[in-house]
Amino acid sequence: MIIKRYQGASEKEAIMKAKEELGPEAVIMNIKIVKQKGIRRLFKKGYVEVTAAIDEPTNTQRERSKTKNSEVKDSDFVRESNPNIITETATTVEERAETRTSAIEERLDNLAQLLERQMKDADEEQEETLDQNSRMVKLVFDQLVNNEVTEENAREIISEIDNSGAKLQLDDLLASVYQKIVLKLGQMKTIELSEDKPKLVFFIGPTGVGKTTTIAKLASKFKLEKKCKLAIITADTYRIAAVEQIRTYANILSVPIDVVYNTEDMEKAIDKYKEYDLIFIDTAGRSHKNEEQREDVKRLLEIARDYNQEIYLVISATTKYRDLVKITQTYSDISNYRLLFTKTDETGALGNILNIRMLTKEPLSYTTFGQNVPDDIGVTDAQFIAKQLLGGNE
Ligand SMILES: Nc1nc2c(ncn2[C@@H]2O[C@H](COP(=O)(O)OP(=O)(O)OP(=O)(O)O)[C@@H](O)[C@H]2O)c(=O)[nH]1
Ligand SMILES: [Mg+2]
Repeated sequence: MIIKRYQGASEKEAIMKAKEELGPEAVIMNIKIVKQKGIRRLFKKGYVEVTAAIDEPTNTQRERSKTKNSEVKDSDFVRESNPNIITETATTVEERAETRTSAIEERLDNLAQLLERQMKDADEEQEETLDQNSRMVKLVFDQLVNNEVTEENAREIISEIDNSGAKLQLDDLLASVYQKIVLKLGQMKTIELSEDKPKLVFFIGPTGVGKTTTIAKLASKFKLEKKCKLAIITADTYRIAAVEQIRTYANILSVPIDVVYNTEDMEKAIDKYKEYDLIFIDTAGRSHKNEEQREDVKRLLEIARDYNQEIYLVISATTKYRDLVKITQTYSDISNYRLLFTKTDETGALGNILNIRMLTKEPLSYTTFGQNVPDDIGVTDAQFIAKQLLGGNE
């Protein structure tokens, strides 16, 4: 007995091959549709395998079989007189083929599994990277918001960071955000001495933010350190105490001071100090809610329009963002002012400095950080603020 397997694209083709080799008497014992497994299914179609048997091969069949099938050896036919041996041999061939096929299949399956696992790992890694990136970005976002940067501004800063897939390192992310903040805070603009004398320097802003104290601090620096010729004019005549306060500072510094009550006085005072380097002008604190007081400030600035001038909008770092927005809206028709933040010592969160700078686009200038005259003032330090907003100065 000879048992052999034949493969064909279809059942018909496989049977034809069997009959052609074993003769028309060959018995089809089994038909198997073989589907490719694992990764092989991507490259190879399935096939039909028929197992055919013949009881007594003729010489021709034997010859045909010899030339066509190297799997079936001469010895298979030599022992044909013993059907048990033949059956056993045929079974061995079948088993061997089976073993080889399944070994290959196994290997390919393993490879497929390996590839699938790698692809999955890659996916997971990408997800993990994204996850890690967004977790880190969220961390930085929260840090900014905790320091009172508005969510909108925090989002704007972070959206400008290139987060296109690559794994972010926290240090790199922090460095990028830090740089963005420093850029957004911009170049500080401070009092510049000019050949075109006198330079008028106005300090305007809400009540009690520290305008007068700031003038005293700056007057001290410019008079004592830079040896400038400096005078002070106060237009704050609403309160006796206010006049006395500035007069006391002026006396200590040996700086002339004029108190003005109207526009005419103002013009006269400016004229009196026309040879001076600097004239600091203190104004009464204006409530941003009081229309009349706002008009006073505008009139004052109008008189000085023909002079070389700088305007500092003094605001406290402790004021709520919403109120700061209203305050800056009040002064929106004054162009080219500078932002001067006071009382940074009274708050742990400097977000509003960035917020108001981003809102008004006006430059920052000085920052005050205590009541001590003249020490507690400095040029606004963008690096320090950026570090603080990222939790670096805690
Ligand atoms: N902690 C702290 N207090 C400050 C700072 N600057 C000013 N002050 C205090 O704030 C209070 C008001 O300061 P002023 O200089 O009188 O404020 P102002 O803006 O001139 O006030 P008005 O003239 O009433 O509008 C005073 O007690 C100052 O000592 C600062 O940077 N930090
Ligand atoms: Mg004052």
